[in-house]
Amino acid sequence: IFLIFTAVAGHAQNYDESKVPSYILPDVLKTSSGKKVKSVKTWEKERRPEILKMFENNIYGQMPMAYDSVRRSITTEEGAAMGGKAKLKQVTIEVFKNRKSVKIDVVLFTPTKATGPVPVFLLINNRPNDNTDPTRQKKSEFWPAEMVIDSGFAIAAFHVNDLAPDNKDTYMNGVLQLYPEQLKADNGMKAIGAWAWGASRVMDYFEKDADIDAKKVIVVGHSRGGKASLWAAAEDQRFAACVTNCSGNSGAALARRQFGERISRINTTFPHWFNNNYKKFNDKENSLPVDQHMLIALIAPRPVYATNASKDLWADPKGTYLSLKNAESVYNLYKIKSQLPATPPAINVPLPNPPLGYHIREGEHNMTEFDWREFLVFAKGI
Ligand code: GTR
Repeated sequence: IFLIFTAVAGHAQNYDESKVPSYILPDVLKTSSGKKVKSVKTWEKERRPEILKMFENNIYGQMPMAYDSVRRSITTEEGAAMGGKAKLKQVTIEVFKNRKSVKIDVVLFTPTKATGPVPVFLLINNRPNDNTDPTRQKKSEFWPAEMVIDSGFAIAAFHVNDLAPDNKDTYMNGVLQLYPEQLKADNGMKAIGAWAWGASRVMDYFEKDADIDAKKVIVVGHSRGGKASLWAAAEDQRFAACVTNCSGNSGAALARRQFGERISRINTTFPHWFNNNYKKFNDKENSLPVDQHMLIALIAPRPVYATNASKDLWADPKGTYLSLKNAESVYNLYKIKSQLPATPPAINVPLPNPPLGYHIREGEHNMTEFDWREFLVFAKGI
């Protein structure tokens, strides 16, 4: 009975700020050989690649980008969707490698009033597919396409299940069929990596679509999708900016605070999200060579917007804010000044200014119209 009790207690989440242990974050601006990083050049040539490798090896896995060929078919094209204000394209991207393939279905609305290529929000959708209904019979504030179109932006989405089913027994039936060596490696790609890989394949497509300004693609994700949107932007520097909504543990929140969800818990409930090596850090946050502020730093100097919700302590709102704050030193190297104050803003007081945006919305773990309204303000500043 004692053993059972300690096992459960070891996984109990802490919601009490006074019980957050003291911790020391790894220094984002010091190389593993102890050299202080003082220039963009040293950052880009030495420290950034080293940090990226540490995230690949210890958390998200490798990101194989090579494939044999791709076939893109536009399955639907409608010039007057949404009562005329948008153009709809549905695109199937089929990627081939070693005689295996994976298909990604993309829905894309662009504003008809656009006179040239427009910036686009790309959602990595982890919620039910009908949230991004191309017919617009179902409308969802998770992906408020009309509102985005009205602001002059394009909006697109694909579903995570096309890349890796979100299930520990079947996640390998997707991208990982193309890269079977990944399944055998302890630092191999898993589901979150596969979802981020999908965002990059949609990016390849955007580079070929004349309606889209491929230099202004904002990758967006909520929660597990927000972990993937960060990883996509870290791995693929073509993304202009990243929105990570309520992404919490192994997303935008610092692991060392051990507040809300912890690594041991996420690895137990979702063993298919992160690589095998990550399991070594169960209940050992302080042994990780990285923390999540360094994931934000990998995206610098490109803008990042992180959000939380007041009733979503599981995702550690304060730890998310601290991640952004602790990434500021890398933006400073680029002489890009963060607008974030020293302490987090009050509930419902958004800070949508690039390069680092943040808000905590009143309410539950979700992505809502409130959140999107601020993403639009942020995007206009990019
Ligand atoms: C939870 C998980 C979180 C977050 C969330 C979601 O169960 O613990 O890390 O990813 O699911 O995706 O909504």
